[in-house]
Amino acid sequence: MSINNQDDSTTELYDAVVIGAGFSGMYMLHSLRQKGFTVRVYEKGDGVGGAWYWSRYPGARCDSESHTYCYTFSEEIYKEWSWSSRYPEQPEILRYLNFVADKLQLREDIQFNTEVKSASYKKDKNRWQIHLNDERKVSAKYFITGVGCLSVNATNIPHFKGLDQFQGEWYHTGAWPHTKVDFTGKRVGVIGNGSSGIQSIPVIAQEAKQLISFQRTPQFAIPAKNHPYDADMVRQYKEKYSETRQKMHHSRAGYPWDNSERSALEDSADERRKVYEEAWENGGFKMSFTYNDLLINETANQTIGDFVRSKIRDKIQDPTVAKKLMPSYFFATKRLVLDTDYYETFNRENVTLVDVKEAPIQEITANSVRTANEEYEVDILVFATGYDGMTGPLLKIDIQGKGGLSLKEKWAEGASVRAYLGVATAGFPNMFMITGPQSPSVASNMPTSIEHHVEWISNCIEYLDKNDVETIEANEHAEEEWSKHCNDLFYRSLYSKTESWYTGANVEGKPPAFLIYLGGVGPYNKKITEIASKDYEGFTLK
Ligand code: N01
Repeated sequence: MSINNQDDSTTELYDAVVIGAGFSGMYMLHSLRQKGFTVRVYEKGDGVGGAWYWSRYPGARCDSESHTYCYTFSEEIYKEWSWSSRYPEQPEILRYLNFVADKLQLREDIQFNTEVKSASYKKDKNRWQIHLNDERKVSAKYFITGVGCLSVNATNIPHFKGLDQFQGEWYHTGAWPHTKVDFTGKRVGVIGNGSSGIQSIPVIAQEAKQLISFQRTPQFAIPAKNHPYDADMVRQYKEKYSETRQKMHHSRAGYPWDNSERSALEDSADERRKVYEEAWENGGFKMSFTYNDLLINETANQTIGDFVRSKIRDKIQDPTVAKKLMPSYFFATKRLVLDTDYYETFNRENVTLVDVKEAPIQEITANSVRTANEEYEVDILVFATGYDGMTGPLLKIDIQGKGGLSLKEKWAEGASVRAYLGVATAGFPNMFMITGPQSPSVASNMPTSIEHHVEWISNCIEYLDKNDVETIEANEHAEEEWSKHCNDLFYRSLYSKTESWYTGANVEGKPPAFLIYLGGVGPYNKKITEIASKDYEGFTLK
């Protein structure tokens, strides 16, 4: 089956064009191809993997457990691949995605080393015209973005005065060289201490002569407690495939955990401490799910925040350094980080912590970073400064919908960023965004949310095709209501009390907006399934 491709001035006609060959684009390709549609994927890199292709910085690994940070749509694939440890390192995830690409023969429909520069909806033909960086134009009935929430195209490199005069090497963690960077005998400055900084600092510190961590805001980091998987563990997680998949898809955050039904305030201080100690010993994100009100009740949040701060204090030998490493905002309202030897690294003699909130970076010279207080000589600078998240990857592409309306214009204000169910936006017919703004995305285990969106989009396209529907477009009213609902959830949560990359506060001049649906993965999945069963309520089908 193939959708009737109208003639077009372009030579290549597809039912669907997908941007990106990461977790999203790969599964989107497979899913639509299975239903008989013609699909072309364009990928900037020369291999599959998306963020896992680009983020090759030292210590890069996933914060979700390996047997959950993977596709679950195919039992065969799930059981054929064996993970080597609890948290997979970047090379292993990349090997896994290459294994999937081979297994499903995806490469034949992916064009690598190719960027989508712009895409515009042509009303007369009801097709999207997509311009590639090699000057070619291709045409598709459906335009699907699988660009991720954080992308190599949207790295955040703050405008420090003098960076262009720096004589040493400098790298961003999300666009890391493919050859090893040698830190031996070098003085290394790392700016930023989010997930990427916290993973790379301990590894770089072992090799470098000196490491200086320029920290603006301390983080809550929970022990990862990584360990290898032995044959028995692998057998056990594979045996639980169906149960794990079922739980993940109905859960709060895409993980196969049973949620606590208790408030932190129902337990005595001693009982709570026991719960937190046990979670701390087990390691991982589950710590923030120990009680059901940690992210909505200030007093409850304070209890876990105090617990983690006491742990940080215990790990650091110098009390002045310990104090600087202790966050004061609400626990887990910035993305929680998993730690392998991060805090301990500040007990090393070759590591210095510089508080750049107290004394901001004023300039970068040929061989140093100068703060308001002091100058630090460095040979290599690592920018672990994150991304222009959520909207950044989409807005780097010039996307024009009906009547030449550009997505950049539509989303120019933080409050104007609206996406119905986080998957489509009014004015842009037949365009779908995998894990777009206002979907659970980064507040969930990404592969779970990706599977939901891919399956929903693919079923939707099949429905349109079977029912001779030519266009689907989100209604303005529906997206406004959805947006209000997302904002209500946000303002009821403690996320609204903290500035972070979730709110766009990390990028200079970015209009503030919190673009994550906080209602939970399971309820979200139920909602989008219901919408589909009501002939795509909230969309106009023509
Ligand atoms: O980026 P971040 P990241 N001057 O934005 C600092 C995912 N991820 O690449 O907090 C000085 O978290 C900034 O300071 P502040 C994951 O979703 C996943 O580490 O804004 N400092 C912060 O410390 C994660 O959340 C994995 O005050 C400046 C840091 O740079 C997301 O990617 C691994 C600054 C940026 O931290 C982003 O993580 C890695 C300035 N001008 C990443 N500007 C997994 O394991 C920024 N900073 C799956």
